[in-house]
Amino acid sequence: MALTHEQREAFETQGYVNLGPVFDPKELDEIAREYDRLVNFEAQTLGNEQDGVFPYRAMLNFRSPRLAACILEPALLEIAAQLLGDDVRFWWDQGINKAPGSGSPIAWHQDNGYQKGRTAAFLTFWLALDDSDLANGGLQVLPHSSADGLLPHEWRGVHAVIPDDAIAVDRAIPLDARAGDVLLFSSLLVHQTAGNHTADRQRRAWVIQYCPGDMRNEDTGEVYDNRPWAIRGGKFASQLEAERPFDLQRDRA
Ligand SMILES: O=C(O)CCC(=O)C(=O)O
Repeated sequence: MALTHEQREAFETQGYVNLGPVFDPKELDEIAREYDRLVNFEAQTLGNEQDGVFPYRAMLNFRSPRLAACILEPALLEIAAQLLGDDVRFWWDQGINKAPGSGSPIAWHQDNGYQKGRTAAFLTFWLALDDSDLANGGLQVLPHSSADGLLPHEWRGVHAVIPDDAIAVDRAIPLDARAGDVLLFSSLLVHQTAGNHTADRQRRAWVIQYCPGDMRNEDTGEVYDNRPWAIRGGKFASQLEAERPFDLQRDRA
């Protein structure tokens, strides 16, 4: 599944594109079952009690061979190769379930804002497991913001946040998705997710990210060779393997 000319142009100019369904209904069902098993059990809790919290869990692939296999899904890798070239590593995955009443937002940020050292742009594939819109905690984006490079972030608890007065929030648009859609966006796209203020609509999303094979922490020079290869020398990997092990406590960013 390569990007069409129009999709690529949309990605390159706006910073995002809705790819539509990438996984078939049976795969989606399997993903959702594994996701529910992992994200609703022993997850970290994000958000604040007053607005309503939600579960977050990083690296679901560590605990699910089924999900690990999805990370090497050729449809995703074909697009990653198109945009990042012949050498691509898997960077990160995470599940966030904004269940009804999870009113806390995740404020404006670029995914690079969470990284130590100014790293290169990487790719986020945001798989909607439920219909997602502003009412149930969906994404809002600032179109074209990926062209401006990395903006200053400040830490608010565990979140890297761009202060509202540093960006044109009045230009934000909702990025709705149907269950099964994959939203592709640049790690430099400024985005946030709203709180889920509905009574009965879940908003589960599984995020899968890929980075250039030679991505390094620009402060320390460290190459992220603890991230497994997804594509090496143009060849798609058949399993997730890196030069050194990844430690979820030590290597979070
Ligand atoms: O899914 C969410 O609610 C937040 C996603 C997000 O902001 C991200 O993946 O960077």
